[in-house]
Amino acid sequence: MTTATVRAEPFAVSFDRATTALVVIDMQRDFLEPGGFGAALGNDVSLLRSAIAPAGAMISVARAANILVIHTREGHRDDLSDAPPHKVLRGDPAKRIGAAGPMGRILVRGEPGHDIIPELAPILGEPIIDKPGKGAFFATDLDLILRNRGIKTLLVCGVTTEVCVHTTVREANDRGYRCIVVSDACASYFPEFHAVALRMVAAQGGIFGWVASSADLVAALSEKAPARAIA
Ligand code: TIU
Repeated sequence: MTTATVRAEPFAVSFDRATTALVVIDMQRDFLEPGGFGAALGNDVSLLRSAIAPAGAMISVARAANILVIHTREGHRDDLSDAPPHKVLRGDPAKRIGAAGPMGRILVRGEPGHDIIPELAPILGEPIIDKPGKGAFFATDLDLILRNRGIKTLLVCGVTTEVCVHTTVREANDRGYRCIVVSDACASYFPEFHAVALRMVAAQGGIFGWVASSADLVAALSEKAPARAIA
């Protein structure tokens, strides 16, 4: 056991590094850069940039602590056959999912906009989960990957707090995973939704999980794990 303990809402939480994964949700150019899906929905994409440095710090500390890092991307097949019609047909036809934009076809796999932002690029060996929905468990093999690795606790960060992060945390919580949401490593186009979404996680005794800051998690994970006893 290489247990870490972190200050969190609604109360401090301990977790074993060996059975913990960091899940980085949808830190894609389509959400964080101008001309992508987030902008097409009418949002100010600069509001998400506050999450980049804290998410980067979480990725670095997780890699150093041998914690599995998993990245997710929201997007669709190029024929859009995995996209519900109501999702495609929303909004200005020139800016819909599948329409051509400055970063390629909006929210389509393989296009430049679908890529994870270069600051947080995955490295070899880190699973990337391509998901057609908001939740990372829906129509993906995330649960299978986590179970095969014996993962029990998820450190969750990314964008947006109240949409894909929240949906994923709700899915994970119902599947028996303990979720610790990294507050400043998440962001929303709506700062008030970000704040309330975090409160919703920790309310009612931690109805969906815990909320902790990246600084507290980095400190907890940087502590030297006790030397393994030699049997
Ligand atoms: N990744 C994610 O949160 N997808 C969204 O569509 N988010 C919005 O806030 N629109």
